[in-house]
Amino acid sequence: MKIGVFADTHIGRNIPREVGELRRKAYRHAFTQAINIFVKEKVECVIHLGDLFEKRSMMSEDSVFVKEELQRLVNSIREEHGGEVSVFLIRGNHDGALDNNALDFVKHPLAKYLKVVGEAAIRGEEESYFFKGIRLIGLPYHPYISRVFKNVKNVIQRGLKMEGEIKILVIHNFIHGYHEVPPGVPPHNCLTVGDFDELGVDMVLAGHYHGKVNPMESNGTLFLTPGATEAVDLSDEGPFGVYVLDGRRVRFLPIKPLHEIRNVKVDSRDAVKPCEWFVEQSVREIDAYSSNLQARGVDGIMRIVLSGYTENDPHSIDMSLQKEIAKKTVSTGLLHVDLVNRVEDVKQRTVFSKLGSGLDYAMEILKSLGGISEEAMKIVEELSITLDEKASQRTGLLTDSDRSLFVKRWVQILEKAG
Ligand SMILES: [Mn+2]
Repeated sequence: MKIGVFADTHIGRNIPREVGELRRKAYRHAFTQAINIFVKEKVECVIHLGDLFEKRSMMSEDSVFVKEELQRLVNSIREEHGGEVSVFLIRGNHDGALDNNALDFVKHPLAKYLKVVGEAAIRGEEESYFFKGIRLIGLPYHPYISRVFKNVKNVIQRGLKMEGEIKILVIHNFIHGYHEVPPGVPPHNCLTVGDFDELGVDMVLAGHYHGKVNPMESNGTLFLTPGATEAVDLSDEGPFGVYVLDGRRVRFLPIKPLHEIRNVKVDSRDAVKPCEWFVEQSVREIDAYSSNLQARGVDGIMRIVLSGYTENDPHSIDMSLQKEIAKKTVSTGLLHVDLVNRVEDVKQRTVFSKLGSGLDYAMEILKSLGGISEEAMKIVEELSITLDEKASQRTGLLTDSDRSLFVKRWVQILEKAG
């Protein structure tokens, strides 16, 4: 029994905006290659670990694309190998919330091969799937997964005790002890490797983490994260690809990105340099990469991270550099230069203390409210879910009407508190 596993395909993503349509193409290109690999490998089952779509920026043609690619997978396996393939999807944070998510776009009455798993399991209801000797349970993304997991653990454990030669759990959250969880991600947003002890699960397949992570075994459970199929952010360096499981044998099969992405650092370290220095260094890097691309006949995107210190206004670096970049011709294959300016004004050197997330602070403050703290924490939790789902991509804020419901509830509990 061969299983194809992929994750975080982010179909419909268009960041950075300057090359948004090219990026949209790149995610589709990666998806097509993943499907090609699954066909070639004659898998009998495909599992997607969440963030299939980028709901906020996707267009209807993106959902049509995925629908057709999944249909192509099913048809090709049937025609070329005479077998049926089952496809299991799980909801990631970029697919949208439970009542309003993009995975609905690929479901249709004739797609009997497709199952979106875990929406009942995450509410603590029994939900597991059995096919060709495999027992599968899914848990979609949840911002408070550590608490939710504790609540549903018994039901999941029961499900995993049912018939099956290989027991698989599919999730879309970070796992401490397996993933390198980025700083600022609150603990309630993560699980830990120890959470799966004594669960009776053979394999935990986890999306959400965008880098490929090598298989890791802990207390009889195999942890697997293939990572994204394309650079979700330009800073992601790959490799990108999919896992193919054959029983307990795991192989990583790479995907070749549509465009090359080159990350370059321009750093004065502890030295204080004039703005011109940063501009000159960057222009030199841009010229070198342009000729490199041209010589190879390849298209590429460049990301320059500037850091260090200056005595001038650091913002003037961006302006001068943008002018220089605009002068460069596009005939070289250099599609876009992304600037990340972290140069600091030495006169206003700021010291950032090691802050936790804003949410942690909110929780700490609310605890002191005594009797009303429970309702207050509920609002904070629901607000973070709503922000995930509905915040404007440009400002990161809610619209007035979305916000007003929360404001009303705040006023009510504060009145109660006197
Ligand atoms: Mn993702």
